[in-house]
Amino acid sequence: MKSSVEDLAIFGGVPAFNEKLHVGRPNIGNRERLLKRINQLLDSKWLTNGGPFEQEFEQRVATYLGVRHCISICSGTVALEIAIRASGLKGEVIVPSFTFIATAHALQWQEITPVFCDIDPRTHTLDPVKVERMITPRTTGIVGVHLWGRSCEIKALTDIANRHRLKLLFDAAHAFGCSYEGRLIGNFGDAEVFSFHATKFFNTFEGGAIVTNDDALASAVRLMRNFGFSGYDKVISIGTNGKMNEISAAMGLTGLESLEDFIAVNYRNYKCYQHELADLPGVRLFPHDETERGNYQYITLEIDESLTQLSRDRLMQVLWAENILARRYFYPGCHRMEPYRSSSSHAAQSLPETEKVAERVLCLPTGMSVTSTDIAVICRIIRAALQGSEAVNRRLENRAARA
Ligand code: T4K
Repeated sequence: MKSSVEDLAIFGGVPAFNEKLHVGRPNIGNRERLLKRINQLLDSKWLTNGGPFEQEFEQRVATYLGVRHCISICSGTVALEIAIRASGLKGEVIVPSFTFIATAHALQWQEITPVFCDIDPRTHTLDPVKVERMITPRTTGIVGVHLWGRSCEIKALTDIANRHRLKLLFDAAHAFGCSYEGRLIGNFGDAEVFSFHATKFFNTFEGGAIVTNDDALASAVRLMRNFGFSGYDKVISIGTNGKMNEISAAMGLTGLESLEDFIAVNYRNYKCYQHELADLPGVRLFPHDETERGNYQYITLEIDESLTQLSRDRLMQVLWAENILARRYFYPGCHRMEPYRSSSSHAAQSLPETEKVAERVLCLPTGMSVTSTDIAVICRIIRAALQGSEAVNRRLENRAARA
């Protein structure tokens, strides 16, 4: 175990891990059952376009969530695009800037202006008071993001949407298996969108889903997902190809069977990080709300440099040298990325809480491939770097001056 600055790999010590430890390593369910399903689909020669696995997957997800409709889609991003279009959003839509860029792009792709709103630093989700201030006559909707699996302030956002007659969608890419006031995410707003990308706690390689209790919206989404076909040779509206293929659905079905195992391991890892990082000044482990159901997929630290005396970026450098590939999700915020950064409507925009949080966040590895021992090692390195912050800063500055 490393305990001093001298041991750190960035200063010549042996890296703590021989192999790279990633954030977002896929969880894989029972391999035999997956391979059996793959053989079955190869034998049947039904590979996509509403095949039996896709249908079963949709049913299973809908039942699990207790929602009327689940429409599986080829990715979370395409699911967002379809949900946005099928809901009739146009003009301006209010979204957080502190999210994966896909949330903003899904709007801009359809020439809808994402209007970036600041977050509540406690929850990292939209601040409803600020949302209401940003509504203009051009606003048609709000897309909230349940970041890190923590639900938005759904009641407040629903109230705002109702009073202003706005559509309300949720990007629930991080929130499969999480609840709000005891009810699973997937049941709120006009529709909610999941991502089942490889890096999510349960995955379909690539994939996503739109879930809704609105029958008309579900029908519109189903049409759009399949080019607008309502039957053979009959196209009745604009559409795209958003279908989930059978191999993805097979992976999804297999993952669903291991969902509780994935959550149990993530929870164990979260508690382990919590224990190992306790009492470290300037380090906040983003809290999952344990009164709700959660998937505990993201281990998110906030590094307050004024207390740690070591910046988030330098800590990340230290960890990378040890083969711990921590990530600065979602730095620097969508409003600071192109095309939004240079566009006239956003160029001068300042979102103080988003900017502060984006400077502090560092995500650490978790999931089925990370053990309690790995976590103890990672946390010892963090502790050694922060306790020796003065020496780490001095050595890095000397190195930069020599370069
Ligand atoms: N909304 C939100 C709030 C989202 O977070 C996302 C996706 C979306 C919408 C859109 O959903 P999708 O269209 O993606 O379904 C990753 C994912 O690509 C992205 O899905 C995810 N959010 C985002 C938070 O993270 P990167 O840039 O981190 O990807 P990458 O390739 O660097 O992978 C992350 C780490 O995972 C790597 O260190 C290696 C590891 N990895 C990755 C893959 C793909 C593996 O070990 N195996 C793998 O197969 O974006």
